[in-house]
Amino acid sequence: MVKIDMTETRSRTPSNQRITSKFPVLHYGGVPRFDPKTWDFQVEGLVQHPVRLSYEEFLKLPKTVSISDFHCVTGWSRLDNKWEGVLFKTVCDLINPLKEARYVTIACEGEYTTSLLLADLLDPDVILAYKLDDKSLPAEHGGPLRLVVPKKYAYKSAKWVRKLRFTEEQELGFWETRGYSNTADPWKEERYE
Ligand SMILES: Nc1nc2c(c(=O)[nH]1)N[C@H]1C(S)=C(S)[C@@H](COP(=O)(O)O)O[C@H]1N2
Ligand SMILES: [Mo]
Repeated sequence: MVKIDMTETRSRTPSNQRITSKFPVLHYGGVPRFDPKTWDFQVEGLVQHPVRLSYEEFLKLPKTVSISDFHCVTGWSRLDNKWEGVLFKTVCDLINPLKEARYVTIACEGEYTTSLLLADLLDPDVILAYKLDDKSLPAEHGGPLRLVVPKKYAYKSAKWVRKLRFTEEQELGFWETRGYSNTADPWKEERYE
C-alpha cells in the first residue's frame, strides 16, 4: 500500500493551489510540430560563446534528473515530476555569460517568451528538460525541449524552447506584459502585477 503523507503534501502546496495527479495541458496557441533535422537550440546576446546546437548535439550535453513540483497560476499543482535534461547551469558554463548579463529571455516556437533573472536560473533545480517521468517529453507538454523553473508559477516554465537571449535589461514575457506577475513566486502568491 502506498502511504500518502498529508502533512508533507500540505507543506509543499502553496496557498490557494490544489493538487492534481493528472498533468493538465495549458498553453496559448497550437502545439508546434517537431522536425529533429531542422530544430536547433541557440544562445545569443551577452555571452562569451554564442552557440547553435542541433537536436543531436543537445542530447549529448551532460544530463541530470531533477524531481520537482509544478504550480500553475490558475490554481493547480502537480508534485514530484521527474524531469530529465540539461541543467540551465550546465548550458551557462558552456556559453559563459558576460558580467553585464543580468536577465535571460527564453524564446519559444511561435510567439511565446518569458524572462528571468539569470541568478534565479542558476538554481540547481532549473532544467531544460527533454524527458518527463522516464518518457520522452510529450509535444503537448513542451517536447522536444522545455524549461522547468519549479520555484516560479509555471508560465515561467516555457515549452518548446528554441533560444536563450542574455540581456542587461529585462525583456518582459508574453504573460508578464498581460498583467501576470514578473516575479511569479507561488510561495508569496505573486499572481498578478
Ligand atoms: N511556449 C509556451 N510555453 C508555456 C505556455 C505557453 O502558452 N506557451 N504556457 C505556460 C503555462 S501558463 C503553464 S501553466 C505551463 C503548462 O505546462 P503543461 O501544459 O505542461 O502543464 O506551460 C507554460 N509554458
Ligand atoms: Mo499557467
